[in-house]
Amino acid sequence: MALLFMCDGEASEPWRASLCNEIPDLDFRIWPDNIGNVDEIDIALAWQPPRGALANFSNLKFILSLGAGVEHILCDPELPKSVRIARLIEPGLRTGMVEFVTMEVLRYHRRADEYRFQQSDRKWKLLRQTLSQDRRVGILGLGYLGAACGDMLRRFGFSVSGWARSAKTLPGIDSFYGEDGLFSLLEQSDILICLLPLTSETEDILDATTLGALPRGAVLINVARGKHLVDDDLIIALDSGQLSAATLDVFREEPLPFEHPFWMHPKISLFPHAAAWTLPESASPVIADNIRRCRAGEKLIGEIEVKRGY
Ligand code: NDP
Ligand code: OXD
Repeated sequence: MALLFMCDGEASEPWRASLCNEIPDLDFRIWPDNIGNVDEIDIALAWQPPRGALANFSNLKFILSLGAGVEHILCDPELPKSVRIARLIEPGLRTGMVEFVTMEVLRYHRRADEYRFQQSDRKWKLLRQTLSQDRRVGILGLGYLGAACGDMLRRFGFSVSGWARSAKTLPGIDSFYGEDGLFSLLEQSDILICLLPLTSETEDILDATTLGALPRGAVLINVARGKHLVDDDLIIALDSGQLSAATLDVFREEPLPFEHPFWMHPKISLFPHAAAWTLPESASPVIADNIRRCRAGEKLIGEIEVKRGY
């Protein structure tokens, strides 16, 4: 039994060291140069594995995602049918996402960019301050990350609402669900944060209709996936003033192509998929726990429903 590490461009050594520290007898193989006997591979630990690659391992039983999302695995048309898949649930990702989202919400809330512009004109002028309780933040996706971001923002005093597939009871967060729930949430979101998984149901969810349902001048923060957003519809919403700004951390194509209009748009703040990283030092204990569960035939932490897509 062996684990195959599949992550292009990622330094495998820190992962090997960290996981072997947790499981000293772990047989750690590295794709594509150190695979060994393919029949011995039963677990793949993967981030964006090339399409078709996983089909080469006839004894593969488990795929552990190196990220919270699993769409990069499920999009493979040759994905082995009976394999069990887990997304990553780990505290480092959660902390990173909470920090990033809070940073961006506070930046808009406290009008930091406007003060920056004033500085470049040597302009000394106080801008009206809004109480956090009067700023309404809506979160699409109230899972591991969305709920944690909501909890931090409500502690800052923001009026926080969220939307999920199922009804939620979260302290201090108004919960909406279903199609009607989506528009009720949008109508009352001065700042909208997207933390949904990418599935057939959520692809293109941020389009002219949903962006148009937000209060005029709202802000969008998309930290989920680029395919949630219809790029042209965002540009129209920003140029018309329907939205006042957007923070984008994820894109349909990554890296974002050089010629893409998002790069130079004055109302867009852009990050290179940097909101929350999976670091071996925080993720390895959880991954090691899941490796042990695979081998013991137990339910995995973060095991997904393939049909549901997350
Ligand atoms: P979870 O699976 O824990 O949460 C997903 C949430 O979305 C759940 O509340 C779920 O509802 C809701 N949801 C799913 N489908 C629908 C739907 N059709 N309608 C309404 N709600 C829906 O995921 P995480 O919180 O761990 O991660 C969310 C996403 O964040 C990841 O999939 C990834 O794409 C992105 N991400 C981005 C990172 C970055 O650096 N930019 C880093 C890490 C993650 P319910 O609770 O009812 O099931
Ligand atoms: C993830 C990501 O899904 O980093 O974890 O995007």
